[in-house]
Amino acid sequence: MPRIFDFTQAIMRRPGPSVVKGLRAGGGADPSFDGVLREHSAYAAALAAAGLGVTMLGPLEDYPDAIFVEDPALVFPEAAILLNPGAPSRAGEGAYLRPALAAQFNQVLELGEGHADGGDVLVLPGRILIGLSARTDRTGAEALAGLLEGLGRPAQVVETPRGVLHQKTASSLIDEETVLASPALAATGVFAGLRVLEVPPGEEAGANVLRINDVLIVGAGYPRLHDLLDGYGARLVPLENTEIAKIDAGFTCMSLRW
Ligand code: CIR
Repeated sequence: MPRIFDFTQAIMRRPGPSVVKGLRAGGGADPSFDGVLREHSAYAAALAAAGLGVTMLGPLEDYPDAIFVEDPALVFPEAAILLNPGAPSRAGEGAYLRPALAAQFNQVLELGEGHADGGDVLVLPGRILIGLSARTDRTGAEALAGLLEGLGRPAQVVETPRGVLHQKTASSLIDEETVLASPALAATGVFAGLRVLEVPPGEEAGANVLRINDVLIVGAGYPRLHDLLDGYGARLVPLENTEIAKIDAGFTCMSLRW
């Protein structure tokens, strides 16, 4: 029986030079293009080493944030869903994912109304949490919950604490009984029934980690988090993310996995 983090395939998108103009919530300097390329390549290599076949799509110069392929789409073994990202500059990205999704999935569903980003969607065993954020509005979240229910996947719309970009900026699945979450998100009670590991103080920026098969991809700069996450059935793979972090990258958002 596959676990919900057992995957064989992934889609990514290679960065083009415009990536350095990607959106960032806190302002700040542009990342270096070479640095983004280096970190993105290391991430792709880590996915391959974890056992995934990676389809690398070409750069989209008109869409600086298009490397974050998990915001305009969601995938499950039985279907892909094209979403409607909440940032106006990202609204057109889904059209450029559609051909790759249509080639891989029997069904490509579409969010009919509202806005929702894949970064706000946390797939847990038996249920999916859709976090409301500056990018995901209630109309979009409820429409998405309807599509997911149609796939036989129960979904719940939840509040996300202010000050984080996406629900998964502050929470991640570690194994089938365990999530990692910021203290603020943990306190909301949305993870009832699961073991919740709280991100160590000072390492909040490391809360987005990515479980794939028997590997857990984590940011390199979070030693206390590494200690906390050791021992949940996965080998830790620390990756540098200092340049891509300047445009608010997370590990979950740079690929679609199934
Ligand atoms: C954005 O603001 O849309 C991008 N610069 C970063 C998106 C990161 N995605 C994610 O956390 N799911």
